[in-house]
Amino acid sequence: MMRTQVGIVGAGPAGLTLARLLQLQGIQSVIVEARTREYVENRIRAGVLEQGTVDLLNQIGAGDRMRQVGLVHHGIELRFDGSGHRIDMHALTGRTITVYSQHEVVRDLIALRLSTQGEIVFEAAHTRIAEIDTSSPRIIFRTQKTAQELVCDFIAGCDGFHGICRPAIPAGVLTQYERGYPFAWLGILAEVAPPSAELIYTHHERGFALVSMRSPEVSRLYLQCAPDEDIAEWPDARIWDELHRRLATRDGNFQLKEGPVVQKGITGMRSFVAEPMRYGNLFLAGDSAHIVPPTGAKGLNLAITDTIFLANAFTEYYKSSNRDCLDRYSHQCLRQIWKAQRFSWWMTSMLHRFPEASPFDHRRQIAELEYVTTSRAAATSLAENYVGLALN
Ligand code: RFL
Ligand code: PHB
Repeated sequence: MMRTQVGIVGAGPAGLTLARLLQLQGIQSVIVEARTREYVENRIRAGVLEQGTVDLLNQIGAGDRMRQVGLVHHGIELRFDGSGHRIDMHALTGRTITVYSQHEVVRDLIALRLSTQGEIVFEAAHTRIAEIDTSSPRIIFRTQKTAQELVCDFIAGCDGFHGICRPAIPAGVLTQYERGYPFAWLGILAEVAPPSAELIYTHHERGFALVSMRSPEVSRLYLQCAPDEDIAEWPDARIWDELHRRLATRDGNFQLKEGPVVQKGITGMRSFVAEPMRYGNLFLAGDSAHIVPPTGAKGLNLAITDTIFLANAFTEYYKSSNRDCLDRYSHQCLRQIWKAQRFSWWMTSMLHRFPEASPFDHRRQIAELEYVTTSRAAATSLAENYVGLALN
């Protein structure tokens, strides 16, 4: 039997950031992760960091590589009706975003944790949590066929949407809000220079497309596809063909160079929130409590925001034994989460083709895009959400 103050399930961005924030306050934690280190360090996911996320990673000492190779962006492009319109986020808000892969953030945080005597148990099998409504909740798991039990003061459920922590909360406690979308994203990673220095979010009658990047040599490209799409139906040539069509501009000046596709996959889309984000001494953070569709680039950033609130709550508790801070956690997070939910839903609705859309809906979408790209007030609203709203 092992003992720690905060037992953390999951070594994704939420679990790793929380562990580091706690360590800096002298609070012990152990991270229990189902996968291997190699697997979590190579899982391709998000790419856009808000300035608040960048600032936090710098403050906790995890920002060295990000400062060297992260790409600072001052704007994004919205493309529709075959022409591009730039939203100058920096001019409108004074803030920027940084393009730096989630798996690089995870690598940096794991390296930092292991170099500072922090513990991560990888390849934990059959993980479950018990006695979460008592003062000694436990994480029970197996490593190399040995049964392990970690007794904690608190458990942080940072185990993502498909984890075990949220389902361990008794029926009837949580209210779950959910909305699905009748499409998915097919994403590729290609070894070719990005066709644009900034991200391009494209509305097209054949469906949404997104140009993003991972480095000056690697492009990340997405296409709207059917939710039940079979990736086998999408040989590389078909993907490129569709990207060319959707991204083409009327003036014919946009050039998309093709390159070797080194990774491809399909991502479903949903909006989901579970409330409250706490039961007894179990606290949920990140994707275990909420999911946003990727169009607003908010998921990773929200996960980090949760961990800031959670680390503050644990810090105050260990200093004062006062539990009020723990009671405030869920409400504090949910205020940010719902604003990000609204923004992600709005970006998704404005930019995608909905199978059931009428000609009226289509005209309204175009009018909305024209409004957002010509009104300073509307552009500022998009920009301030995209770079990240202040915590309050
Ligand atoms: P994670 O990253 O899913 O980590 C959870 C960890 O828990 C482990 N785990 C378990 N461990 C032990 N026992 C169990 N039973 C366990 N079950 C699971 C898992 O192995 C994993 O290591 O959740 P976390 O930390 O909350 O982080 C959330 C982010 O990963 C997620 O919100 C973003 O990736 C979402 N997202 C984006 N977010 C952004 O902010 N900007 C973006 O540009 C962006 N693009 C994206 C995205 C997500 C995507 N996909 C594939 C879902 C683009 C895509 C395509
Ligand atoms: C990405 O680069 O993976 C990315 C960028 C912007 C998004 C979603 C994903 O909105």
